Amino acid sequence: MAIPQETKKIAGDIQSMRIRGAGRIARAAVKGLMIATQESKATQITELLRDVAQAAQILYETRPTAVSLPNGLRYFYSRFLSKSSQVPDSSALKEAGLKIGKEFIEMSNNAVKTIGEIGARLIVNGDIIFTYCNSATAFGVLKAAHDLGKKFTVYVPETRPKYQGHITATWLDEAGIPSILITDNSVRYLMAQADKVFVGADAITANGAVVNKIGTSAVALAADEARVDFYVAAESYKFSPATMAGELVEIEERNTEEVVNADVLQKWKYVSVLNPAFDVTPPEFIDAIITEQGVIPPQGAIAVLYQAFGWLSTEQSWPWTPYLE
Ligand code: RUB
Repeated sequence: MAIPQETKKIAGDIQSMRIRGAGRIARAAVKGLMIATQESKATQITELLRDVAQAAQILYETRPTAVSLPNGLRYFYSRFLSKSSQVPDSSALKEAGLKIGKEFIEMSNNAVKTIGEIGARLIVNGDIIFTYCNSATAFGVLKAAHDLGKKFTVYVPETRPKYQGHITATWLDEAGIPSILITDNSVRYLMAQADKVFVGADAITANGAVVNKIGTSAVALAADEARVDFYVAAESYKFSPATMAGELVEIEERNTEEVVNADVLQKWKYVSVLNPAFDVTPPEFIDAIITEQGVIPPQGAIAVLYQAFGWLSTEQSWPWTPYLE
């Protein structure tokens, strides 16, 4: 089957980072599956399962680090698959698929809202807060605190090479929250003034380590040294089940042209460029992870994973893999 143009566009937009941020990536990917479900010409249930599996595979291959992406696809496809044996025909399965997709997107948006409400309690008047990169979930905490009338200032590092900090500064500005944009190199120098750090996450491992935008671990190190509280705001579908079986989260390496123009690089004889997009902050540097289920210490990550996936479903195969052909 041909994967619908619109689903392919979503995959392309995730890859090129027009759609970015772990939560938005997951919701967009599930939207891509809903479109593939709706547009499929399949008249048989098996054909429909194959069409949607093929869409899941191209979406899965877009970016490797944000575990919200495979978790979102898994949420959709595993439920879609169990429905397939309960419905009479492909059109009933299509209907069920659209419902499952809507349910995920709603659950995800609600989680961000709840995390905002819970996290806002940690902010007090006069706080100097650091954030990093551009996380809708961490921003949700700041916005909820602002909506409660709390007065605080946010330091926003630019976040090289893609400058997501500028997006965060714009969001804060639009919300009327005072912020100070700084270069990434100023983090340790300015951390001495801070009270709290709030960042998002692309993945949380079974031992409570947090994978987030490259540079997050340096912010955590500076916070630890300056005795500043370090909080991570993350929905529970960002917890990585594969890490329960000892797998490491893959760190995305992006194009060197995000760092330096190709013509400059070509002129250099002995210089090469590395552009890892994420890093790992160990649990020792994290005071708490704010999830929609409550505030947990990083050591509680395993409990969140157990509740969502059990002990046995840690294998790295995806529910759609057998249906690709
Ligand atoms: C974005 C990033 C964000 C997390 C969480 O990286 O590291 O902190 O994805 O975002 P990139 P959210 O710009 O490479 O996608 O809270 O919005 O899910």
